[in-house]
Amino acid sequence: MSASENQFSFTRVALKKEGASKCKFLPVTLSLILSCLVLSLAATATPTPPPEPFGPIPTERQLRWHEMEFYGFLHFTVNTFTDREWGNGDEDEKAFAPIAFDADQIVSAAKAAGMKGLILTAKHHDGFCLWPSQYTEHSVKNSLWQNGKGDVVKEISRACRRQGLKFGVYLSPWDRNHKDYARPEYITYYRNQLRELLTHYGDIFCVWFDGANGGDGFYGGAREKRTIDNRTYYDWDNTRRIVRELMPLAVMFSDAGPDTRWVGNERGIAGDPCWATLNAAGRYPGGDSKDLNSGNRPGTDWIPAECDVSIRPGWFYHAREDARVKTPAQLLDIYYQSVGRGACLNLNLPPDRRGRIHENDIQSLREFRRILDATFAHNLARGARLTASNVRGDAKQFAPGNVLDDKRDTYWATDDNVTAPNLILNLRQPVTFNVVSLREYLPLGQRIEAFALDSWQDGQWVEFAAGTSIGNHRLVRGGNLTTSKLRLRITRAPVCPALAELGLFAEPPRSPEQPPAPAARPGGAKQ
Ligand code: FUL
Repeated sequence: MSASENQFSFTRVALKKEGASKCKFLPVTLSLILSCLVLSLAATATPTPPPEPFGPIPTERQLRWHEMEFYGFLHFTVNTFTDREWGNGDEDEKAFAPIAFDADQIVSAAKAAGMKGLILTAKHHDGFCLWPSQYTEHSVKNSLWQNGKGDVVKEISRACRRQGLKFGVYLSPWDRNHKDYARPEYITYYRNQLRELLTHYGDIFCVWFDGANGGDGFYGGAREKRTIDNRTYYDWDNTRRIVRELMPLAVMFSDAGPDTRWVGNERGIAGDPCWATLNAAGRYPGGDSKDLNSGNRPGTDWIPAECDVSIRPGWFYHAREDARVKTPAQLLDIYYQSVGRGACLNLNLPPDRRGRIHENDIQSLREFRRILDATFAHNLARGARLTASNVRGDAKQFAPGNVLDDKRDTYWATDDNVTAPNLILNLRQPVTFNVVSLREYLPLGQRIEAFALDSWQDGQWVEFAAGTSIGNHRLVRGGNLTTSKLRLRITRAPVCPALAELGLFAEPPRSPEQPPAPAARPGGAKQ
């Protein structure tokens, strides 16, 4: 069966004309009766039902998270001042001494980069708390910063709200400071802290559970190695219940979900394919990371990947890395290999010893954002004439035009028995692009397993790309291609596809890479 959006509008025009010509010759009453008949017939016609969902499907909280696509991490604690990546847990609270902390500067750097939220290390492995927790003395309240009256969690969460970003927390399960770590008492302490964070700082979009558990630590002066069984010690089920109860729309991140998963590396690179689904049974934070990069297909659970990576080599600020900030081109490559493979990108921006995002990081982020904005400003497919090999029930609701309306909640779908359809875009004139963007309609699950793209060259179709998973977003990026027609072929799907969006975009010409600005550190953060 062949149908197209244009055929639909053609049918509508033809009907209208027919009605008009009859009206000329028929008495008004008869024409009214006829119209009523047509209207009542239309009202009783059964609407085409949407496809049945396939496999695991996302929850409301996961759908909201998918929409964010790009957010940031803030790694900030005593390590920033002791020049370490992992503190021992015996750091003096007075070590935490930002000299010009500015939450709005930090959040606006993230916002200007296009981030939709920020996740702050409220407590890293060293156990130092960035908020004045009532359950420990090892926190900002015993630092000299703001005379011990400061609260980084409060300031960052408020600045996020002011600037329209979502806010999330990282609370390290491993605590090298706490005397009870590895004993049952520590679990109570950990949960009390989690409750504090989830009840004092407004909405939290993500609770980030790190799987790292190294062993050695200060542990209240014991200075020994403590090991725990990752599978049982934390009793995750009951900890997760607290989050669900206090912050039902927050996603929980860990190697094992339950809502979002680690992508299996700290380079920010998702697998290809990267399925949003995973077989979750038997997994636990800090457990086997095998399969996390690509997920499992078809998979028993919807647990999409988050790609975490730092803009610098380390997670915390080190002045020696001022000239090693990732370049805009490197950030773009990461973006295409994370967001462009259906994952979310969590890019770490480490505040420096002033308590601000360093100028070099801002410079790189600015150019990265400029290129992304210039790329995605115009969908070059807009206005194309679309022809699909099949449209579900020939219904307008599932028409191919839905893929060009810039809305994720409308989609092109086919009849149940059509699992390898194609969609032709007549672009009306030659168009040059180097990025193809595709999105599936997620509430119906991840349906497409493989696709191919053809361009029209010298009177025939020539394949220029092929891929596997699409999910929330697939960005196919290549060299410039000029064509007046494009064809998308769904080459493998266990059920009929439901495609929400399709776009063609062109990256602006590259400007030569600027070297990072000299390592200017107003306020003289000395190492
Ligand atoms: C890891 C931690 O050990 C690093 O310090 C950092 O926080 C990273 C995001 O997760 O597991």
